Amino acid sequence: MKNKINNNDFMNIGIVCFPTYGGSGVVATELGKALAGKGHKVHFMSYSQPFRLNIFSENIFYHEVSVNDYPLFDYPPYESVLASKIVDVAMYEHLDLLHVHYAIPHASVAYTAQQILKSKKINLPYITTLHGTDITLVGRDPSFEPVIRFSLNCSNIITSVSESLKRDTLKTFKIDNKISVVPNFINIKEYDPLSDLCCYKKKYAPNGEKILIHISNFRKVKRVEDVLEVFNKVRKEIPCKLILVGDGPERAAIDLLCRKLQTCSDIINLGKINDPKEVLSIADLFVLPSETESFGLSALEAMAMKVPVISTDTGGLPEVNIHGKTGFLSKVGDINDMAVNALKLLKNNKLLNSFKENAFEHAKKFDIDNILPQYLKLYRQLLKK
Ligand code: GMT
Repeated sequence: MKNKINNNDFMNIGIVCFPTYGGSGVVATELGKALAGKGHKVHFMSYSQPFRLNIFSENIFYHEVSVNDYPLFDYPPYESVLASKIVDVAMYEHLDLLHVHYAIPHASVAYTAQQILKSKKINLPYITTLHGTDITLVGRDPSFEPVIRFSLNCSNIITSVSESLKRDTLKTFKIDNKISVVPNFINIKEYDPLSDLCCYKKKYAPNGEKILIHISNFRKVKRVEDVLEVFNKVRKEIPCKLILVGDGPERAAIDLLCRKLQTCSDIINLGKINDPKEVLSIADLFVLPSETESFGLSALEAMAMKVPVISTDTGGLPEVNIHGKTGFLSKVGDINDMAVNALKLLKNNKLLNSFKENAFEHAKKFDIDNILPQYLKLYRQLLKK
């Protein structure tokens, strides 16, 4: 078995995540980048390169997990290939620990890899970070229950991104393991509003209209139709524009709704954007009416760019968006209340500006400088196990 690491030693860290547009991949990538910046070697393993990852950075390595096509495989055995990749990287890159993001299927794959390595007398402790839908949506499917429960109980450390997700996990699964809450984060130093803000804003709001924005992966859980309904109510009272960023399964339905509500002329669809900071810096309000949201990283990114948030009061959102300070919270589906709250801010510049400052101040609490030490502390604990 491997030697223990001292507190100041650099670690060799394996990270497994989904590479696609989604909060868990963003968190895993930004965490890996921050760890690499501190001198640790970080090895990403995924089926394609995470979209915010720059593999040319020092200390960052990417190991692609590719599944061979074979006529027998109606369902390509991704989990087996991923487990083999983890074993390979752990052995040849001398990983000290593995951090898997999103429980399904990564926690059980980590367990399999750990057992294979154990048979080779190699110790690879793993930490599982729960992100949300792995527990609140997909994880609720009873067909996953035995595997999730087992692999979470076998995880050497479990973290969740909010207190709310921790409660949900403990309610849904019988977990004997402790869950540590480590919230999502942003790097506040990177959130500088654009210097040529006026010109950029004019492009989308030529007559000084207020700008509402929504960013998501357009899945049902995001209730993007509520964004349009709220916008429709707001635009009846004040001149405004809505910017939609992202793409996903609900895109077509949203296009139809915008035609039905006759709001298309005031809606700007930007599609997928790797880094939303620029567009956030011209927005006045961020709208996030999700059905469930374990944290709401997109809301935090908006707040870091001084954009107050109109959101639902579900899941971890109240931990991020403080009602009456950084924005407002409403019941899921209460589009009237969300519209009233939005108008309260958009009709009163003084109030809007104070919410903008509050949003920024609150976002600072989630700066990477405050969150990275929490992960590093857990990694050190992991290495003692
Ligand atoms: O819902 C998404 O946008 C994607 C999803 C994911 O796992 O990729 O996001 C979840 O994880 C994010 C990062 O921890 C959280 O900020 C999101 O709130 C969470 N989404 C939901 O719970 C619906």
